[in-house]
Amino acid sequence: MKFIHSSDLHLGKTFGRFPEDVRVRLRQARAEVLPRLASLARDHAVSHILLAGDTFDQTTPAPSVIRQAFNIMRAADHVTWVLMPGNHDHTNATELWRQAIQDAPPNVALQLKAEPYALNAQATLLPAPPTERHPGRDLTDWFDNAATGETLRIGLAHGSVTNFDTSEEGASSVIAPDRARRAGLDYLGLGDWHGQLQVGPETWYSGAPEADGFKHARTPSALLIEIAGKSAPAAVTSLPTGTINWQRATLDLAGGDDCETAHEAVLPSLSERAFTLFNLVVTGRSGPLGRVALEKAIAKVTPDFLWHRADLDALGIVHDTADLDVIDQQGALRAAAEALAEEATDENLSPETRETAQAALSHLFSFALEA
Ligand SMILES: [Mn+2]
Repeated sequence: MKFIHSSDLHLGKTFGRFPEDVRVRLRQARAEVLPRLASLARDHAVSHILLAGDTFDQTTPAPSVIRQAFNIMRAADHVTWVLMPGNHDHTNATELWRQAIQDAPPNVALQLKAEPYALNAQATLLPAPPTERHPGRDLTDWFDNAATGETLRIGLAHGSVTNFDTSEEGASSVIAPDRARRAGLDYLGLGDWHGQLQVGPETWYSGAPEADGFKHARTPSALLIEIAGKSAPAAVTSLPTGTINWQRATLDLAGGDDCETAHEAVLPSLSERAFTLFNLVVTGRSGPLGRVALEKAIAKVTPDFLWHRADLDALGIVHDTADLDVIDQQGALRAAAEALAEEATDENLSPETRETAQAALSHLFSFALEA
């Protein structure tokens, strides 16, 4: 038995915090996961793709999201798509599943009920579709006593495991982490956690095939599962699927650092930037000239990226009289700069006041340098 396990496609996710052009690109990348999975299935000659929940991001996706997903699956008829609901698209989403039943082609097997499903003559699927957003109990309980004859037992579930309390949704954890052993499963495919993770010898979260946040460091991938027979352990291979690079970087500066060089070092390569969402957080301390140089360097590379954000709020300032000389040796500007420099470092003032003074001082430096 050979199949692909994936989950959490979240088709139709809106990515509301990004500008419209980026949102379009992110939604597109998710829609393209389906043909990518289909071609991986072809390359590896697998008969089934198991989707362990949250194929759809909402209980009421746009009809086009549902229809177009099933049209792609229909075209990929070299494989059977085994589609189980998750907590975002739980079985109680009646309108969604009503349309899904109408639109689903013959090579899609919807798993809306907790009952055994024959994948083929060798393997039986035990699905545990969530009945609501937070079912609040272990829906895989019934696996233990499910009759599957001599066939391989493949479990499919969505949710967090008991010893793993950092669910995507912050929901109470429910799936017994040793369910595979207790129920004699040859493989247990899980969804919900968006990073790829092995929970036990034959229990895996596939993770989402495209990232949707900066949290998970591993390259988004699907899993290729090969099971030679009843007594053979499942061979699990990670197949990269992600096309959008979500990258968070911290630039921690010390007072004497060359800010431009340090910034250069945390950047992804030029060829990656067009498909990278780059979230840069700058911490530590720099001189005002360094800060201006850094702001310029950041502005220079920003158009390279699909999306770029730089947060300099946590960057403290160090400066000496020589720095202020850049603004002016004396006179009103110099007096203003000194007052701002004093405020920016005055621990008796509120952080907001210090940041405002810091920002104003940076502007002064920028103007002085341009002049
Ligand atoms: Mn999910």
